[in-house]
Amino acid sequence: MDTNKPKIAFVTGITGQDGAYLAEFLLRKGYIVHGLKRRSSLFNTDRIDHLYQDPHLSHRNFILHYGDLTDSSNLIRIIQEIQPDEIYNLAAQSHVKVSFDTPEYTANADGIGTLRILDAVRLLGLAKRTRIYQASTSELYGLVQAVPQTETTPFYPRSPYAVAKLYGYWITVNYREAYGMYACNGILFNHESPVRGETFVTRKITRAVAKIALGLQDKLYLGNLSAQRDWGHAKDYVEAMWLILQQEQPEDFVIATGETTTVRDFVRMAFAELGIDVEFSGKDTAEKGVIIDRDEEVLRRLNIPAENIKLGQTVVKVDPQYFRPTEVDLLIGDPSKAKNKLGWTPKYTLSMLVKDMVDSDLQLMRKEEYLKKGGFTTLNYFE
Ligand code: NDP
Ligand code: GDR
Repeated sequence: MDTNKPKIAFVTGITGQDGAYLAEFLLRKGYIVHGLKRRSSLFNTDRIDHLYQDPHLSHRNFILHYGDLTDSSNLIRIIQEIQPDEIYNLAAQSHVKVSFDTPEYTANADGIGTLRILDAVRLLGLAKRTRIYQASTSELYGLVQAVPQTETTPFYPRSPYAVAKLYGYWITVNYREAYGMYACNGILFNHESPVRGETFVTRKITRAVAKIALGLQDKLYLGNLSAQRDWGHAKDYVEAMWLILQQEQPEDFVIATGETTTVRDFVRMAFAELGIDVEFSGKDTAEKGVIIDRDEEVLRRLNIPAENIKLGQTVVKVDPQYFRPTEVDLLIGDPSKAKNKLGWTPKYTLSMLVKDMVDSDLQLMRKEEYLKKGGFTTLNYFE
């Protein structure tokens, strides 16, 4: 193999949170990056627009292809054309709650979609050339069997999403064992960032906290405040994906921070970042979060009007519509294997993550505030 030739990567899910960070990471490493994007009636490339290259350029290292994980012939054609050294299969219907509403589609995209990628590589005779990363998940552990969760903890999936991902996990292991493919699962625990999808709980919280501080929203409605998650930063986690594909032997790895936090504490930390002290009281659906103090110094420094932060104001309420039919109560991962074999440790702490997300959303919401003040926010296409 010509070692000077740039490596070629194919990233499915490139328009998502992880796809965007991974594309940046691989480009920095000198890869030629091909990505799979879905056709949509609105632009869905916000997270990667800064990487876009004019298709008329003679040399490009960032190329997008239309496609879908539910379409085998399209995947076979693209993989044949690209002949990738590495495939990162990140595409998925990734929302756990939504998977209860769209179980069949989730199974098709997240479960059979993984098979389609593996089988395309096998059918094209690339089994010995192309390395495959499968985006597996801590949701596989589901109903708590033991903590902290390791590569050998039994799985007990608790949603159509997790059941679909369980198929993806095992078909990856099976293709590795049956056909000698370099195919690995990264069992990644929750990872977040300023570009996390807006309906996942951390981003929902940081957006709402910024909006409440700027007087653009009164309250935040959430579901289960007691759920505990092991939250890391997506920037750290995409590095782990790459490391998993650079080893001598293909293996599966847990990627996590080893610490767990409740949704309730994440809310407190996010408000505290803006100098707002929130206390929770009440039980079950009557639980609420109320502002009990504010740090005028921090508010001044961040240019947040103190009159927006009213002591005694209820800013968090529980809405049962966000409960799941079956919940995953506690996730805490043991990343020892990744530390020992990959030399991977996360650089971001939870406080750094919360700060990164709140800072970014405050900046974003300032734009919204500016547009609102200017009277530009209501667009009615049918007027
Ligand atoms: P996102 O939801 O941000 O991104 C999902 C990506 O998949 C998007 O690019 C989306 O396209 C694409 N996609 C969805 N359905 C299809 C389909 N049928 N065909 C082709 N593309 C599709 O997820 P994340 O970036 O957070 O996660 C990446 C992967 O890692 C997912 O597989 C997720 O399940 C898994 N995972 C995520 C964790 C996390 O905490 N973030 C933890 C563990 C695993 P579009 O933009 O058009 O919607
Ligand atoms: P999760 O992430 O289900 O762990 O899946 P999410 O942020 O959606 O939920 C985390 C926990 O918060 C509770 N919760 C709420 N969740 C949402 N979305 N909205 C709410 O209002 C709310 N209130 C409380 C949830 O019940 C849950 O316990 C994510 C996804 O990225 C998956 O693709 C990935 O596989 C796993 O992380 C690891």
